[in-house]
Amino acid sequence: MNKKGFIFDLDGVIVDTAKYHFLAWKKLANDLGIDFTEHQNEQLKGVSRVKSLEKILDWGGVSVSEEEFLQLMDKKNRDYLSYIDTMTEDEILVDVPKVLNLLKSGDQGIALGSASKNARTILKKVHLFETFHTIVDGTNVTKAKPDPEVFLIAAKQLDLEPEHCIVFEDSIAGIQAANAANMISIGIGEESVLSEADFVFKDFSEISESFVAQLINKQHSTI
Ligand code: B16
Ligand code: MG
Repeated sequence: MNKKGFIFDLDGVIVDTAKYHFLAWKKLANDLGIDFTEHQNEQLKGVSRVKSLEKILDWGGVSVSEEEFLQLMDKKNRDYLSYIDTMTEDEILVDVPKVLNLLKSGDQGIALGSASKNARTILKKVHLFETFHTIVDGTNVTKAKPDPEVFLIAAKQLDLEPEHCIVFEDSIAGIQAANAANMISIGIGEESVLSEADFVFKDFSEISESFVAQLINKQHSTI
C-alpha cells in the first residue's frame, strides 16, 4: 500500500487566524503610534512572532529595549489568545474536513507544520487536535520558514521520507520551505502569489478525490 505524509500549515490553510493576528498587531502598532494596514498584515503571513514585531517596529521607525520587545510580544499574544478563545469548528476553512477524511480513510500520514506557537490551542478549539498523527509548530523549531526544518521534522515523526510528503501552504515562505525539503508543494491561495508551488488551488473545494488519490499513488517525479 502507498503511504504518503500530508503536512498542513495552519493559518491560511486550515483556519483563517490572519484576521485575529491583524486585530492584535494593529492594536499594538497603533498604541505605539505606528500605522498598520491589511496589506502589511499580508507580509506577516507565515512569519514568526519575533520577526513580525521586528518588521512592524521597523516600518514605524520605532526602536525599543530588549525588555520592552518581550513585553510587546507578550501583550500581542495575550490579545490574540483572547480572539482565538471563541473559535469553533465553524471556522475550519471550506472542504478541509473533506480532504482530511479522505486521507484518514486512506490510512495516510497526517501532520501539522506551522510557525505558530499557539497551534495546539487552535486545533483543540476547532476539534481537529486528534486528527493529526504529529504536530510540529513554533515551539518545536529553531529555524523559521523558508527553512525546511518544520517540514523535515514532521516527515521524520511520520517516519516517511521527505520525497513521500506533500505540503499544503498559503505563504510564499512556506512553499519555499516545502520545495527546499524536496516535498510536493501545494499552494492554497492565489496562483500569482504562489507561483513557486507545484500546484495551486484557491481553496480545498478545488481539490478533488481523484487528485488526492493521484498524490497517494504516484511517485514524486511522475506527478
Ligand atoms: P504565533 P502558520 C503563522 O502561522 C502565521 O501565519 C503568522 O502570521 C504568525 O505570526 C505565526 O504563525 C506565529 O504565530 O504568534 O501564534 O506563534 O501560517 O505558520 O500556521
Ligand atoms: Mg500559513
